[in-house]
Amino acid sequence: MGKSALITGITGQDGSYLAELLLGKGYTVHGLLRRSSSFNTERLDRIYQGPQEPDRRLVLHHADLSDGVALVNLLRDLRPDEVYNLGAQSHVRVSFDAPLYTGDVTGMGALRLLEAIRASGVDTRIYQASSSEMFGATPPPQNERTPFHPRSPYGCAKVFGYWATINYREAYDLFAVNGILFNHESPRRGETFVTRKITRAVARIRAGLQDRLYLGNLDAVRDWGYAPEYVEAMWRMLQRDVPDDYVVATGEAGTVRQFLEVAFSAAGLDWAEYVRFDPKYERPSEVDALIGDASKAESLLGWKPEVRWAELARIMVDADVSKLDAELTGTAVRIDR
Ligand code: NDP
Ligand code: GDR
Repeated sequence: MGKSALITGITGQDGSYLAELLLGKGYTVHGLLRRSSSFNTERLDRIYQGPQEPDRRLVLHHADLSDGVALVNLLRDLRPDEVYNLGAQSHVRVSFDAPLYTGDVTGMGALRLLEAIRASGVDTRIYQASSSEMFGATPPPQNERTPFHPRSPYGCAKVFGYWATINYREAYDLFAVNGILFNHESPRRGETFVTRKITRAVARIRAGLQDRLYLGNLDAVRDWGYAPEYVEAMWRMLQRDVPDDYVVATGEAGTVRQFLEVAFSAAGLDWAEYVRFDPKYERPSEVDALIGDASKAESLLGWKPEVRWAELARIMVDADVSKLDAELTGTAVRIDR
């Protein structure tokens, strides 16, 4: 019989790619779905299997990281071989507006899941989605030994989740790992993160639907990688003999301004004609530069990134242009259920 996994955050960017990866490896994949008044499973359209399908290997369960009892019940019922905690309020700017909520879901949520594993007595391995945001103000290059100095409620919550994961490993001998992932993007990236906001705007400006793009700090330096490659690293961390923590990054970075240049020029446009500053998108305290050193992941996991940020920008522009063209010509496929 194949393995089984539970993914929190399955409806997000990474969750959808990870679910595809695990299904491809023969896993039965359980996903935690939070209640929404509208469909929130669009990223799973390619792999969705309805409740009536026989022998389905993708099963969604309503629950929430704020509901510890639901997590215990789910773990006790499913007894998965692996758990991937990708669920979070993951937007850094929003975490300044909703700090307590972010602390509860992104920080305490990780602890609730760890405690649910302990309380249910399930023998499983857990991956915690830790973040380069934890390094915050500590200058690059950052690796597993770099001290944390978070600069947002989100970053603080992730530091809490990171240490809770290590504590459960040390206290209860749980196979618990932290992947410290640097920014990773894709055509499935949420529309309000800067890369996708830019590539979506490029497609809309090209089509004559938009003539301005408002952004905040263009000087921030980020090490942007390609999300499908990063979920492979998550899986590899749980296949090792011993639990450990790993940085996952490309080691190459650009500024938001450089990303703008590449993305707009991919559509034959000059970014300076369209981009305007709006302080609304600045953060009360900013993370200036994140550039990761993933040599540990390369030597112990055999993981190496292929796509670098400039190619990624072009991949995302192409995808947004094709998506918009399909919508405008009425050829976009809409799956109703
Ligand atoms: P997304 O924002 O795309 O996805 C977040 C997921 O969490 C969604 O499925 C969302 O559900 C779910 N979620 C939000 N609140 C709750 C809750 N209260 N209970 C249960 N689930 C909830 O994030 P990514 O896919 O980009 O990132 C995955 C994880 O990795 C996150 O934890 C993020 O913080 C972390 N991370 C991401 C990096 C990146 O660059 N992408 C880098 C480092 C870490 P819904 O769809 O309903 O909103
Ligand atoms: P980040 O990603 O904060 O690094 O967190 P985001 O794309 O939101 O910002 C990157 C940089 O761009 C600057 N910026 C803007 N950002 C947004 N969202 N919107 C704007 O209009 C804008 N203008 C400039 C930001 O100030 C910032 O410096 C992401 C998330 O996925 C986290 O969950 C994850 O942990 C980290 O990456 C690693």
